Amino acid sequence: MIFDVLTLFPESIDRFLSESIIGRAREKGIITVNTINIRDFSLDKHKKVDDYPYGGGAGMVMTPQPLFDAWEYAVKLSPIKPKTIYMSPQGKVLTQSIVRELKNEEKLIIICGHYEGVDERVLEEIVDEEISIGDYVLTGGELPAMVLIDAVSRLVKGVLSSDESYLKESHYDGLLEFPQYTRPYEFRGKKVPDILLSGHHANIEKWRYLKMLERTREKRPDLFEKYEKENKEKVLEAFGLLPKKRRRKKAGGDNDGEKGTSGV
Ligand code: 4GX
Repeated sequence: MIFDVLTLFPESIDRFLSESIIGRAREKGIITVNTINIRDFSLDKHKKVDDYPYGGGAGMVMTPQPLFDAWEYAVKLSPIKPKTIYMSPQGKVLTQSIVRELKNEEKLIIICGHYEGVDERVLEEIVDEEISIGDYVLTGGELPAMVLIDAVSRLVKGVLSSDESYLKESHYDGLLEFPQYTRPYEFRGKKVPDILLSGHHANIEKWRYLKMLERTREKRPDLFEKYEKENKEKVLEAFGLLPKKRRRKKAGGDNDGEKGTSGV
């Protein structure tokens, strides 16, 4: 997967994406991140890349010429027409489902804006999609571009080691993670839950699923509501609120009552 980043600060992007997991993936050639300095394409004698806004007002706007030329350069490098993304608080807010879709692209061109943004004609003519990393305003699009590259890259085959969790796209999707513990068994008087030492994998799995549900309901009720709607039966069962596996009726009484935790 190839990312071409159009930026006024190529060193920031490069430095960050040379570290750790993404750095390793770049060295291995699994992902490629090219930084393209927008300023290099300015035809202005002082290499200016911004100007005052028509109509007046505070701040500066990035001029279209260097951006168009830098973009054309990036497009020409590639055999297929890549998707062009502008990082902006006006975009769709990035979610894991958007990240998954972007992973299917062979190449992305990502434009990082500064000041009050870019001339509108850039958005109209070369940008396919505007993406926001959240409803707050930063000083530039570099951090958002790095967030996007990091999130997409970890889904690319070979970036994470084989036992890491990108394969786990299953019924756990849309829930927060279960609690994790490592050694020591006891730390400052607090012990690791014994079930995790039981060696009983089915029970551990059940316990983890329950914890995922509980903590999602507690910390992210918005996510929980959505998940519950789509997985009613499984949620009820996990909370011990369903009769154990619908068996044929025996005597008469209901056969739930097992390990009820809390109500849903
Ligand atoms: N998620 N920024 C873009 C320049 C700008 C200003 C106004 C358009 C309109 C951001 C975010 C973000 C800072 C990137 C302002 N562009 N990008 N930049 N939140 O805050 O993606």
